[in-house]
Amino acid sequence: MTETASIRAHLRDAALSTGAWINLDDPRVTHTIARAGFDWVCIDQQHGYAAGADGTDLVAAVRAAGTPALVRISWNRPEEIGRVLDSGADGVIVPMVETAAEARAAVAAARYAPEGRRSWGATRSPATATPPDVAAANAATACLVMVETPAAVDQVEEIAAAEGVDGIFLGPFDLSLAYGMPIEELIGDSGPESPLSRVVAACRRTGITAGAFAGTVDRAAALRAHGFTMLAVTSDDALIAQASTATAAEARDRLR
Ligand code: 3PY
Ligand code: MG
Repeated sequence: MTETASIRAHLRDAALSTGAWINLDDPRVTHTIARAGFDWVCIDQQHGYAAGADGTDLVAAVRAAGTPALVRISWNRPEEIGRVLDSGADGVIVPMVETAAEARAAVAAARYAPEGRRSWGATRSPATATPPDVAAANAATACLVMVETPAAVDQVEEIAAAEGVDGIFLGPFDLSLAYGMPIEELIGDSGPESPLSRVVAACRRTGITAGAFAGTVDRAAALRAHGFTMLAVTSDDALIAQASTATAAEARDRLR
């Protein structure tokens, strides 16, 4: 994305948006990945090592690279949404949302009045040391809600229509676990009545972003074929594992 566009505008307009997921809690690793050319980087505070910790340094490491920082919070709680946005995050990904009311609550926590009821505080980020330009902050701050349970799929049209939601972010792992099927089977089902087709259709109907966690480029390609346009294609720990395995093998082969 261009450095001047907000993540919210980018997600609204982008035909394709690719990002990296941060599971580790090392700002130096995070910064290296944020410089790699992804459209955004998402810090995982639900399952990553930064869960339960202060993510301010990780957010700063992403933003210092000129890349938008998203944070997947641990649960749909307004205090958590407020805290990560205070830290300078450009947006939140809210897990396990199952109803339009829950989606509206997440949006309210992410936007200042009159659009929401986000509270302001100056302590966590130098970028927020003075009271915010409310309209600009609201216009720039993204709020995506995760659909990752059968109950959420059943309500996906209402969730996608919730005022102020910028996108639905599919959690294919949790959804496949809940359906009791392998993830590749869930992603491979592209019939018009399939859960993933229903999620994409709901997003298209209301003009919001259809995003998904993929974890690999192969899985991202399959999700893209469904119509998802915002994809978390890899993660910091996977990148380190892949590069170190490949380099160890190459060194063995070429230097022998
Ligand atoms: C899921 O696939 O359930 C996720 O939440 C991805 O992190
Ligand atoms: Mg999940």
